Amino acid sequence: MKFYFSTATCSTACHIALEELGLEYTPIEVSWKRDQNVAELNKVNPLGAVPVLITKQGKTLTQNAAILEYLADQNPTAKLLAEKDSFERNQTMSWVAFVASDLQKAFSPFFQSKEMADTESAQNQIKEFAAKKIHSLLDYIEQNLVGKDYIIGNHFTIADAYLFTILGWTKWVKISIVGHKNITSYMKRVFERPAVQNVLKKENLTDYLP
Ligand SMILES: N[C@@H](CCC(=O)N[C@@H](CS)C(=O)NCC(=O)O)C(=O)O
Repeated sequence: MKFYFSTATCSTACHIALEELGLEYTPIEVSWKRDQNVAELNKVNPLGAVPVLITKQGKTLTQNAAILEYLADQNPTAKLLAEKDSFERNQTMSWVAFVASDLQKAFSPFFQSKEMADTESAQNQIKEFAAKKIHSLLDYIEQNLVGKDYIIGNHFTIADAYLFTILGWTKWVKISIVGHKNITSYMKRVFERPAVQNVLKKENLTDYLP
């Protein structure tokens, strides 16, 4: 398999899943700043976004949610996603969908405020609105971690690979998670997993913990 990723982006989630699952893959790093593999990425994904997975059969898969599910099914014994027809699988995919469509999207105004509004005060207003949204999502995640090591229970799943990745962005937008005790210990727990450590070293993100 070929895996297109860019360091410090949402593709870290799939990178973690690949390492957790012990799958063989060829990493292809994309950097827009250094113009590294950008033309190749644009060919495989017309949206120009990572992650992209090229399967062993040469098929192209985009979108974190789809790639995470596909990868987990390549090694079901690792139990990063429960078997088909189990409700646990649906619950895990529900969290994956939450991270993709609620949590990750809530950060966009921080990274794109300059494209969204001309004046600094309007940009700040947009960022304040996004921060409020992120705080409410953090409260929701905090409640859902009560009494659990991982987001769906006591074992690590693809939902954790993705949730951990996006929660790490709070540090870059200066939103503190200190008041959220469950999230804080969850982040440390995931951070310390050997596969996660491997990825963070490969992506030069050893200070990822918020
Ligand atoms: N919905 C997509 C989002 C992909 C996405 O936004 N990727 C970002 C990195 S987090 C990217 O490649 N941005 C570069 C660009 O769009 O130019 C997914 O879940 O895979």
